[in-house]
Amino acid sequence: MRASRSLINSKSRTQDLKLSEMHISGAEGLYEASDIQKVVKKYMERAMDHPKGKADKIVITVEEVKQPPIAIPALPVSTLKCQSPAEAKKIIVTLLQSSGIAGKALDTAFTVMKKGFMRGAAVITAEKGRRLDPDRKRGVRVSRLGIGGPAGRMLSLKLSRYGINTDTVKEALILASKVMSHRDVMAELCISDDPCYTTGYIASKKFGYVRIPHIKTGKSRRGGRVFFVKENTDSEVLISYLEKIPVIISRLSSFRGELQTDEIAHSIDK
Ligand code: PML
Repeated sequence: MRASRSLINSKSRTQDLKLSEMHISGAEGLYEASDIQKVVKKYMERAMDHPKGKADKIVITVEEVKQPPIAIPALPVSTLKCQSPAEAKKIIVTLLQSSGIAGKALDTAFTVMKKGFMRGAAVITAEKGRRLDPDRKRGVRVSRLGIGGPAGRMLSLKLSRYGINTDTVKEALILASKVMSHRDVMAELCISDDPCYTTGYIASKKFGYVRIPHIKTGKSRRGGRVFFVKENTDSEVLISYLEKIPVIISRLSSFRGELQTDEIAHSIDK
């Protein structure tokens, strides 16, 4: 599902369609055919009642997936103690550097995040900070991903214990787990472009899915996703995996609750 609102008014002269609409809400998943009506209803409700505003276009696509999905585990989940965007930036730099991401790559990532307004994710090499996604305005849209029934029910239960059982957290964890399951992806940084949602995350093979509260101030629409990949990544192979290959979460990993940054680094090094 994609919900958007046109930014063109009678005075506007923009020719660029990608700049002419604002993304309001998006969601997708892999479902049994018998669940489709229920899911479409849920997606419609979400599209029509979103804190980012009223959509004037909602597109829902239902497509049969012919290839059996690859089963993967979800990443381990933790939440860091963080009080401000400045503290969040320090945490991001510490954890990403410790996951093998060089300063140049971080600079490219922060520039991408500052610009915002990209629908998909940027793909950046971890050493030299080169952009590999061919269409810079579109980025890469991770697709064909979901969670199996038993794992989904267990995930809701586990997240409820920490008071974070929301579609936003579940969908972000599923996405990050698919992204991180590719051998060439080293880490991800995500900041929501929803002005009301100020918790972001980094994901890495080393630390798992690490939630960072207060990653930005409320009111800011700046945000985005960046995937950090090995320098010699074949971008076509990677992008085809992320966009086309069906992947489903079949089991969960650990849930570590709220941690200090040094606790998470320490718990991994032990
Ligand atoms: C998004 O998809 O807009 C970003 C969601 C980030 C979720 C972070 C979390 O709360 O775990």
